Amino acid sequence: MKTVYSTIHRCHADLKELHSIGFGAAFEKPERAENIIAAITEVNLGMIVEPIRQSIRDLYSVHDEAYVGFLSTVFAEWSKTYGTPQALPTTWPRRGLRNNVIPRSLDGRLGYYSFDVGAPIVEGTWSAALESAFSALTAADMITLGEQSVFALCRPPGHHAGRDFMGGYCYLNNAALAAQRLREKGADRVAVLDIDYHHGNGTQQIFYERSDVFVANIHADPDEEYPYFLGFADERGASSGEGSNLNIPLPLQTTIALYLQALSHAMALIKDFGAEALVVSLGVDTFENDPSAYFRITTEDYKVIGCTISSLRVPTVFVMEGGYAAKQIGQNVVNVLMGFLE
Ligand code: SP5
Ligand code: ZN
Repeated sequence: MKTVYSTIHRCHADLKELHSIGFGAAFEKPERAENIIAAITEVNLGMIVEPIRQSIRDLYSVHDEAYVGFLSTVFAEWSKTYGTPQALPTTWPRRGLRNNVIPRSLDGRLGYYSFDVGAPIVEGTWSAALESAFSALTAADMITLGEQSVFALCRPPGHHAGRDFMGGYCYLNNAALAAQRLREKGADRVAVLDIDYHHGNGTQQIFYERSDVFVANIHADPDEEYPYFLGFADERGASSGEGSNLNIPLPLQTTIALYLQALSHAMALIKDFGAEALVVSLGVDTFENDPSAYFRITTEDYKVIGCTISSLRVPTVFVMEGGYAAKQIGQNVVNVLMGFLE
């Protein structure tokens, strides 16, 4: 299996995150991707190629043009205004406030284009997010050219980013871009399977009213876990997308037995849907020793998860999402991919 990867992700670094207990180093750091590349090289998974440059217009297939413009310029504006190394939003529209007015103010726009304080913007964020998106698009194109499976080692991740908002370490929705590209290049029906610990609220939003992209999410119950405000089982799609969204929230402390029941169910529905291509939002923050999460999937378990996903037998793009146990992230990812190939 080939991997698409750009070292530009390293410019998205020295990130500070607002944790519940205070401000500190972000979980989402460059070592994550470096360790995955090391593990892939170690097992000879396949060639590692650079993403092919795409046009900014290619992002507009799933993102709002003004949002993309904001992302590409916000750090320069922040730097001129405040001179500090990291931009963060502090105020958001919510019930009782207007959510259809884009403020002229920089801080107003930061709040308008985000849903939490979890997507810090530093000098290199835009170039890294763009290369990450290009990696997913390149991986989708490689499928179109005949590859059976490709791994897009995206960093920053993308599944929390919606049509016009960032959040949860995500800026551009890499998985949604890949799915849309597969649709445009001839797959009539595409499925997204999101196995990150957190619900992929951005991906769900982007495809919620569409019948040509089935979105399945297996994640920690939003009643207990981030992102809290989307990802419940009764969200099944709307208008012509009615029935093409599947959420399987699972309890904290979930282990592989229950997890595999959920995964098999999701795979069966994706098969019934008639998917001709699959995009897997691959998060390994379901890992038992993840520092920020509460599932109990083991390093060995990831092989079985990969193997279960391969049962669909359609061309598959893996898109990297979360996973914060930096020391074990490489082996966990390799096990999913090797389990898939075996
Ligand atoms: C892509 C991705 O996985 N984004 C996740 C963003 C989660 N941000 C909020 C995390 C809240 C973590 N709770 C900390 C518990 C510490 N033991
Ligand atoms: Zn996650």
